[in-house]
Amino acid sequence: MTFICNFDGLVGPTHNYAGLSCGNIASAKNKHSISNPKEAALQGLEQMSLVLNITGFCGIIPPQKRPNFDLLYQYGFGIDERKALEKASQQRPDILAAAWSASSMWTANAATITINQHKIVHITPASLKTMPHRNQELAETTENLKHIFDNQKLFKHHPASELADEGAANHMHIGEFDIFVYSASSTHFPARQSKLASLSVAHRHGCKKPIFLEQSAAAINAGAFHNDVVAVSHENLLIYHQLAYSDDTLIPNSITKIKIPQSILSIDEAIETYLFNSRILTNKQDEYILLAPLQTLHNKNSKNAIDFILSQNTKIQSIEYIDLQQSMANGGGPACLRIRVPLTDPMAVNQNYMLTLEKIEMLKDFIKHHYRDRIHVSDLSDIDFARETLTTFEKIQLIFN
Ligand code: SUG
Repeated sequence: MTFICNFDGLVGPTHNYAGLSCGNIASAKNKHSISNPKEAALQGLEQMSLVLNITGFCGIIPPQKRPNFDLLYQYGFGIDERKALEKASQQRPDILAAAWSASSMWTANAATITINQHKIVHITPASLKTMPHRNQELAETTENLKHIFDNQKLFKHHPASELADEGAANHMHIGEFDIFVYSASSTHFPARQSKLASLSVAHRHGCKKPIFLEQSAAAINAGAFHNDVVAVSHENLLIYHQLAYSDDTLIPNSITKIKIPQSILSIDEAIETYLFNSRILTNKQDEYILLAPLQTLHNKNSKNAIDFILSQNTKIQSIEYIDLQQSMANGGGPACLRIRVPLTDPMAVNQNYMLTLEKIEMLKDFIKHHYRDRIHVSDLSDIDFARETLTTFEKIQLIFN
């Protein structure tokens, strides 16, 4: 039997707000705000313990080493680390911030993962071509995934696409279908998912029933930079916003659909509250739990949309709210922080990356001791902070190896 195991990203010690992500409204709005990496990581771990309690399993993907001095070197800032930080802060503050970005926490963008009829799990890491702060994740993500899913009989690792691909955030396995969502052209914002990339991932994974849906320009222009900001799916259920797709008649009839009309929740409020970035989890009693961002509780229309969802005849029995404010302020809600992996055997995974409640508590203690509770972009040219952070990364590595 196949079950879904969630792998959540551990927030790194450099979580900051640099406004790097064009088309992501929260990122732009919070540009140069003060971040709190300690709180961000603890909020993420709180979500992991909920997932572990509800589903019985939760995996973890460690953060990537930052600052990335190789990136600064590639942009011509030399090998002297102190000088590279100084020069980049004067000439290319965007590249300096990219080198410090903790964006690998959003593991929904790490890869596309599917399982075939022979129970082989196919993994294609996401190229994340569109933005330098995300594109730098690819090499380490590829290594991490090979290391975590190291059983060569069960996992097939493919190279990343050469085209723009943002991974599981734009892929949904629903019933017998694999739905790949690509970006409409002619939007105000960069198209982050190319249709050709989606086609190539579906082909190499041998998906038997792929469907390619275009994300509407209206959704992208409103700030839906990924599909998982306007749609959420689980097993045979798809919940999506009326304006999510250019043509939703392509969604097969056999899928149970809940379409939230604009009259209940506008696309703008959907983006503001991240209702569609909730996670749907199956608990041990085989009921569904909707794990929603706290923001949905404080918005009348979002609450109405949740009531609408609960009034439909689905397995969703209850709703849990989670405070992920630190990640949300960069456009990353509950579903962004996880990648779902279809597994036949939890033991097939490198066990260092499977969580227990004790391990979560240990990680919380570590974070309380080693993470800062305040970062402003002006800290990013500080060589002492860079060294402190790299030492923290060495310690994180020891936890997982
Ligand atoms: O790629 N934010 C991320 C958020 C990713 C959310 N993931 C999913 N929807 N699955 C992004 O836009 C902001 C970084 C900054 O501004 O500092 C950022 O990269």
